Formats: sequence, structure tokens, C-alpha cells
Amino acid sequence: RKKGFIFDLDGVIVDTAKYHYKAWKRLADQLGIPFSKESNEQFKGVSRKRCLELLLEWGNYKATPEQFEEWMAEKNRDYLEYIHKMDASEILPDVPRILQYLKLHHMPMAVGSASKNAKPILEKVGLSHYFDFVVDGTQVTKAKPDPEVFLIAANKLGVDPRNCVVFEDAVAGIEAANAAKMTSIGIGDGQILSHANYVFRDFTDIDLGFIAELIDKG
Ligand code: G16
Ligand code: MG
Repeated sequence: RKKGFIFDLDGVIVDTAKYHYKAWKRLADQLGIPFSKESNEQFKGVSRKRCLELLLEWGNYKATPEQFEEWMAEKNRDYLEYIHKMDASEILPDVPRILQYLKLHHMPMAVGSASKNAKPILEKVGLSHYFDFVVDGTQVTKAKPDPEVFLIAANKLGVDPRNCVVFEDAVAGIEAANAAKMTSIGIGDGQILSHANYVFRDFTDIDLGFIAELIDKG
């Protein structure tokens, strides 16, 4: 049966979480809202709009719609400055090894990300050519844990969702993959990603034999 492979971007392919953190931290400081690395964990896989809503809730801060828009734009301007400086050295360890193996076996591949900046990031790090489709925050209306982003990706790939495999680092992303009835592979901490079908600390822990089994299974 035809298989499809879908990758989250932030935290799976590249570590942009540190740049999201810096940009949110700057805005939070400016607004006088406490914001830590732990708070940033809750922003992973979550849309920009929802992140700002959360930040303002935590700070008990009321914003006018105009302020809200301005702060979202400000955060993104900061974030883009970091993105502009990215290069291939920021690809997470062993990601190309897995992508190359899948490509060698002619597997359909897509990115499924909540980010509206997914395409420029892939260009910057030189990985765009691996992916048949990039489904990102500009194309989805319902954020993870809703399965929409992954279902759109499966549809574009022309693969039944049950035959798709998703690599994700966020709890909301694993929930989204499970809700789409896809095979979910958590990248990160097994205790945090306990709902994933499989969990690996990072791609260096993934054996190509395991990928071969995913390709052949079912
Ligand atoms: C990513 C990050 C989130 C970020 C979101 C939106 O999702 O994990 O922290 O808030 O994108 O990003 P942007 O502000 O660039 O639109 P993913 O799904 O790639 O992990
Ligand atoms: Mg992620």
C-alpha cells in the first residue's frame, strides 16, 4: 500500500523554538509579563495568534484589536530577523539521513506545520527539494490538536491518512496525528509524548531498519 511521510517543522527538522522564545520574550518583557523557557514549552506547535492570547491571559492583560495585531506583527518581525540568518547548520542531527532514505525509496513527503514561515525556513536551510508539499499556517483554519493540517497533507500526497506517518515534537501535534488515524512518531521526551505510537529522543536514535518497516508495513 502507498505510504506517506509528514514532518512537523519547528522542533523536528530545525530548532526554531529558541528563536520563537527570544521573540516572545522580548515582547513579554516590553509588556511586563513574566515569560520563561517553561512558558515557551506551551507555545510549541501552537499558532502565533493563540500564543499571544495565552501570553496576555497569563499577564491578565487586556488588548485592543489594534494592539493585538501590532504585537503579533512585532513578534514576527523579530522572529524573521533570526530566520534570515539561518543556514543548513541549524538542521537537527540526522534529519537529512532519514529524508535521503525516504527519497531513495520514492516515498511521498510533506511538511505539516503551524508556522506561517515554514516555506522560507525550508529554503534557508536548503531542505525544500525533499518535500512534495508544504502545508503550513497559511493554509489551515484549525490549529493542532485538530488533525486538519495533516489531513490536508495526506490529501495532497494522495495517501490514505491511515497509511501516513507523522513526525512531531509537540503534544498537540501527536494528538493531531492520532486524531487523523496516522502513525505518530514523537521526537523528544517519551514521558511528555506518551500518546505517540513511537518515541525517539531525536533522529540519531532512529534506525533505517525501522523506517524500512514503516515503508513495508500494512
Ligand atoms: C510552529 C511552532 C510554534 C509557533 C507556530 C507558528 O509550529 O512550534 O511555536 O507559534 O509554528 O509560527 P509562526 O509565528 O511562524 O506562524 P510547528 O507546527 O512547525 O511546530
Ligand atoms: Mg513542532
